[in-house]
Amino acid sequence: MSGPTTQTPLTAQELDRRFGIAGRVRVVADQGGLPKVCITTPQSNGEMLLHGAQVTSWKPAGAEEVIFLSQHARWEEGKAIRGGIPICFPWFRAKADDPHAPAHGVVRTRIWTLESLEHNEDGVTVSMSIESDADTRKRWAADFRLLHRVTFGSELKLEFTVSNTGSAPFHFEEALHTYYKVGDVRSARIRGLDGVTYLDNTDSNKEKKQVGEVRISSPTDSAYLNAQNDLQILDPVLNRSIHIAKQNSHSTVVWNPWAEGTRTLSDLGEDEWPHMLCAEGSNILQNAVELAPRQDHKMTVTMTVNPL
Ligand code: TA6
Repeated sequence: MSGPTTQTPLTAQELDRRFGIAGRVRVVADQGGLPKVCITTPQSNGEMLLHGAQVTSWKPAGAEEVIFLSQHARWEEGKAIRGGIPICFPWFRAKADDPHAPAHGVVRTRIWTLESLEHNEDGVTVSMSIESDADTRKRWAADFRLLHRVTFGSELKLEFTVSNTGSAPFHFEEALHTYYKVGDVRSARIRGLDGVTYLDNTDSNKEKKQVGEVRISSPTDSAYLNAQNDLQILDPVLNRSIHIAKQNSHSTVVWNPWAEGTRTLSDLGEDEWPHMLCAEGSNILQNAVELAPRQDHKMTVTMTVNPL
């Protein structure tokens, strides 16, 4: 394990020389020419971009890809990439007091710093970080450091830590906006939200109560509040279930744009929406987090895949 001594962005080649682990981890250029980490272990293969510290692939040994990535994603610095696991921070969706601020916060389109690559008995752990700077302060005055540690093994573990490096408390929302790959969203179900209250963003954010499993049969954009339970995505087409365990995540967002919503998204193909389902470990709306100076908050999401 080693770490950089400078914040200057390095090329994929330089990062590979510094961090690469022979036969296990390479740093190569992504479709937009920015560095991405490619992991190959007996337990799984995976990919994580420096762009947004976004995981774009996880394929456990003997299983199909678990993470959806749009064929039409834009690979440009400063643009969001459709699919994978974008990080939303410090707000979710639009910023309440600034309609011109980017959706989902200030870090999903930034280039993060590769801190370390560790090969351990669980697989490979990739750590990336980012800190507040003049750009983030233009949109949000707080001082922060974020650390995203992702372990690619027989499970995929995401540990997202927010640190308050300033002298005043701050209030933030966060989400690991995970796009799961499903055989057909119309036959997938989500277990673990029965009886939970949610705000339906497709129906003026009316408060509703989930009864039984979540089934997707129209555009869906639901924020389940006070929802700490594990989730399970049951996928009869790919004949698998994805188990999602959450820690320190008090809300869950479920999203699929359906055909209507897809027409408004230039980076999602019209035949792609049936193959994605977002189920997002998060702390949003009334579950947003208040963080005192010099304190950390860690949210963890761990996923495993089993045959149905
Ligand atoms: O997770 C749900 C959501 O916030 C929706 O409201 C929808 O806008 C979606 O995320 C995608 O957001 P994006 O900014 O990536 O187009």
